[in-house]
Amino acid sequence: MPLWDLRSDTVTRPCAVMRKAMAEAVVGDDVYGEDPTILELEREGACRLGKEAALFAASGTMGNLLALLSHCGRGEGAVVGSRSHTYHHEAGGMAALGGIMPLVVDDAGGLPSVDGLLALCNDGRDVHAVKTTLLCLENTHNACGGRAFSPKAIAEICNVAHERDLSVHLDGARLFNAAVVFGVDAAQYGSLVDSVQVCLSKGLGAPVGSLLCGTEAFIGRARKWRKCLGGGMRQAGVLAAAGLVALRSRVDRLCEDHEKARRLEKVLREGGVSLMEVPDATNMVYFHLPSGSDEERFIAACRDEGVLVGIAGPGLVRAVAHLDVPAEVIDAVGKTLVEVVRSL
Ligand code: TLP
Repeated sequence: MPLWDLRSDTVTRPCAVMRKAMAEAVVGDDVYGEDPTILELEREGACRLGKEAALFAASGTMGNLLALLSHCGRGEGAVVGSRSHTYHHEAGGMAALGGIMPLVVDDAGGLPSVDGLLALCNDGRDVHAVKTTLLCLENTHNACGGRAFSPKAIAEICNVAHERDLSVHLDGARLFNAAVVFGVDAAQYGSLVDSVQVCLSKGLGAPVGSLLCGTEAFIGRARKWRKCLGGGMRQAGVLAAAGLVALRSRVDRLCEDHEKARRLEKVLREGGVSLMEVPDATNMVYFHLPSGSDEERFIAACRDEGVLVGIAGPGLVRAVAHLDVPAEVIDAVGKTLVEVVRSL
């Protein structure tokens, strides 16, 4: 029986085209700035995100951490969403390694409110105060159901931050999914923020890697931090080659993942499963288990029936559509989930 893995879009495997590009990649020592394939990926990434420069990083977590370390000094504050990946799922890197104080703002709707942000802005002139240096945003917002935000919505909150002299970093792990929803260029988002991190290894299907994009000066600082963290890579052009295939030929097809996710939602809804309702949804489906259900038991029962999904919170399950789950199996996957929910 096949096992369909919908735990995340991070599980996507490099396809034959990517593997061929990896095998044929021209490489050099990237710490010396001599890997032509990495240089090409960084140039192309910067251009696609509307930024001067880019840096290839091992992961989204590393890209976000490099951004935080490059924007904020020790003892400075970064405004982060209460549900953001940076705050919850990155092992506290900003505090552990940068001495950066997370200033937590409610982002239950996916973006902080203007009042919520303003309440945390402090210029640090008061001797008691933490200086607020940075606002971190997330688009699409994972814990808010994979919700996508338009450039207009992002611009509104960025303007408030910039008026208060804060820099803005965008965790755009799935920014291309948002761009596809609104039919815009990812560069439109890039132009609104000071730095942006995009993952190549999620819906775009590369095995490894993220790009952090910003000004030349900012990327210079991030490059130094990457070295400091042991993230300076050598002949990693073999990885960048897969990233180039991802950027060039996997962005437009993300709409297929969104269609699959909507199809899955339909089957679940018709089966009486309670869904998280998400405006401008992308490739994620979040649904609730009947109250009192044992999540671990649910996950194990789904696995026994050939479907892998993930626990996203108490009574909350996440299923993510991606390129390794074909459209033809979505109905069967949905029916399996419905049956297991009913059996609880
Ligand atoms: N998210 C993973 C898990 O860590 C939850 C997933 O399966 O969705 N920003 C966002 C918004 C993310 O969702 C993730 C990964 C990251 C950053 C970190 O990327 P990686 O896993 O490459 O470090």
